[in-house]
Amino acid sequence: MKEYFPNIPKIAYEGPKSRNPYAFRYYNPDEIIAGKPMREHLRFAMAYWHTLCADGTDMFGRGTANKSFGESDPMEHAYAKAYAAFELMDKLSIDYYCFHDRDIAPEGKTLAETNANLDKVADLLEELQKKYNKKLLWGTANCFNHPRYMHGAGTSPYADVFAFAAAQIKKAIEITARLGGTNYLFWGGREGYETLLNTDMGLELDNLARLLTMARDYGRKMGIKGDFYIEPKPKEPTKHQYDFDAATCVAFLQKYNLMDDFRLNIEGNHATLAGHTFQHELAVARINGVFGSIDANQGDYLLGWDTDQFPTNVYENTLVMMEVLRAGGFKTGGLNFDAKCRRGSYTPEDIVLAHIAGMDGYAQGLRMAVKLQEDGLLDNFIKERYASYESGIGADIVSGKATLESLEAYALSKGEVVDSVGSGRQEYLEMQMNAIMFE
Ligand code: XUL
Ligand code: CO
Repeated sequence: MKEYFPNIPKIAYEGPKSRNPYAFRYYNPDEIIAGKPMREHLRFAMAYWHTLCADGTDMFGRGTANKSFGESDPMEHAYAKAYAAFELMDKLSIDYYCFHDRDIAPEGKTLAETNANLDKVADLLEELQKKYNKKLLWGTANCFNHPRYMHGAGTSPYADVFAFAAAQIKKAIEITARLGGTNYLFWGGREGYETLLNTDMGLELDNLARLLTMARDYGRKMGIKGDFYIEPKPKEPTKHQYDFDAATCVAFLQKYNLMDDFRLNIEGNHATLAGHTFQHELAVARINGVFGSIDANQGDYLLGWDTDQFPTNVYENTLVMMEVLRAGGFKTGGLNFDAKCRRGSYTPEDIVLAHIAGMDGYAQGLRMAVKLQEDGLLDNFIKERYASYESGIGADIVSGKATLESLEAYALSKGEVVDSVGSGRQEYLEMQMNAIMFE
């Protein structure tokens, strides 16, 4: 069988002292940490669109990476991408993958032709999943690339476009279900607006909810057992994306009665674009019971757009994995590398090295988060900081027994309370965190 990455061996764990670039220093898939194998904590997934499709094209220049995999015919190219994807997942020990419908198969002249292309590639993906023992984490429909979606898909002012998007999503759900995909995702690519001068925001949001509700109903009918995800992002491509951040998404799901079936897919670079930390977005999802999955990447703090870099910032990865552990680990989701090589890192080897960097970066994050959890310093500090709510007047506030009258009586009896206010000890906690992480 043709090998697409002939120079790349199967990547093995060699431990932190290894300087072999084609080895893991921290990711040891079957090593048990905090009660389960690392591969189950991390549930790594490969993003089809970046890894198999993106060739480095940007606004200022054409592609730099050759992702033809030796084929020029569109269907042959699609098959070659599938073989290359599974070879890579196998060599990198990545257990899951994620795709948009248009990543895996080319569009035909009509929707019917496009759907037939999808069916043919899905036959091959099904075979390869069995052969390599890989799973689909989630599928999605690309309802943002084609010109028909210039004003949105579910939020298009034009009902014909809404209908077309619905048809496209129906097929993507069928393919996802057929491949045993655990979850189905919506990223609101063009679901937003450029100016309120021409936009009926209320109708657009109601329509988006209508589309998600129909998709949920059909997905359950087709056998999607996991979650439906929406993915917060504040801007790009539209000026204002409707799924701005985790809190906005929670309000949307609550308003439209979708909290039972939908959870959030939180992405690092999207969090920072929204002016939040990655950890903040995960915490908002967790405390609202909608932590689902992660698009693992990082942005560049100096740039205001979505650079989708491989997540090598170990400190940030540690904070992310701390939140994942606090949420009780992934239930349906995983860590999908929604990340691409820089345009100048254009060789096949770079794709492999980038994934190793991201996987090792998150394996380090997991190891450090477990250390922090086992040490208990941070969790205990938080617990103690709020201890006044466990008894006395605090317990009355939490239980709902307290009223403004009873609290006024309490405050009057106290006179002044400034002496009961403790220090936040931020610098102390940062110091101790570093000490625990790097001991
Ligand atoms: C875009 C983005 C998408 C989604 C899937 O910023 O993150 O790749 O993850 O549509
Ligand atoms: Co993403």
